Amino acid sequence: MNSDLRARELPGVATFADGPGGLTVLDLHAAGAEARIFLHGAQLTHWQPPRHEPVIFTSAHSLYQEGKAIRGGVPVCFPWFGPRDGQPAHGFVRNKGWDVESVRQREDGSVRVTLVTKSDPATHARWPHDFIARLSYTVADTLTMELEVENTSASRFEFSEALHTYFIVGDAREATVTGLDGTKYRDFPDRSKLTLQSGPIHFTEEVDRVYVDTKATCVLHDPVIGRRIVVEKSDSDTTTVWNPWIAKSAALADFGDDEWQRMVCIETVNAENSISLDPGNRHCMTARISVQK
Ligand code: TA6
Repeated sequence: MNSDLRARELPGVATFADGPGGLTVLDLHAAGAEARIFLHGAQLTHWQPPRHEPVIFTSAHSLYQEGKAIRGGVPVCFPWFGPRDGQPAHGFVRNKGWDVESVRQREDGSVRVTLVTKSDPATHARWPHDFIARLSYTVADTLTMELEVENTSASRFEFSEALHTYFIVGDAREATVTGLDGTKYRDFPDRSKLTLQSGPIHFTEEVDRVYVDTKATCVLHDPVIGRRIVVEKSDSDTTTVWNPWIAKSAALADFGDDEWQRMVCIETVNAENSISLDPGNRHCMTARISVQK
């Protein structure tokens, strides 16, 4: 473990280690909560608040390799969300290493970690703009995630983004999502038309929906585990809800055939409404997760 990272450790609170695939992880214990973050993709793969079971789902079949995305946790999608011809889906920052900018414990006992990645020749080959992306996690009995993008180039650029959060559920067939009633969405694979959501979202088949023009808080109701996961957000106008169900799960090499039963994604996104950023300006999107019995 390099000495810079060792120097950033907080005894009993923040510890770096060699994780799966030799990827560096940061293990956090604060305010009765625990979490794990990979420097690869700045990807959180575990969060467990005090008095609750783990909240964040990560596949037992995930790859842990340079250049590959980790299946589960909170993949960071930037500078685009979704597929793009000849390019990796969901952008490239989830497939690359990030640096640690700061690790500090706050007076309320929570721990705040900021990771950073910047444009370089490899990113330029995929997206010809200079940027700095910072992702800050505040870990406590709530989990706050802030994705800040700074335009360090000489011209305006447009991007889309997501905090593509995978949540653990007892059984997806029993889970429901509220907060999007009356909101329009684009379904998959035909993203061309808009459909109106009526009532709670139920999972009876593959669900892959991009809800547009919504700032709403979503609630994931889980009667099997007996909890509600509340997903609040700010500076995000799109929400994506995903469960791959049976066929897509079987098609994903890094995902177990029956793991669809134990996860639901509620993603904090700016896609339908991509963000336009002038030189020198920053945009910050925030998701805040809490658990209720
Ligand atoms: O956010 C939903 C989605 O875009 C789905 O279409 C599905 O492909 C999922 O993301 C996972 O994408 P990934 O590139 O991680 O396999």
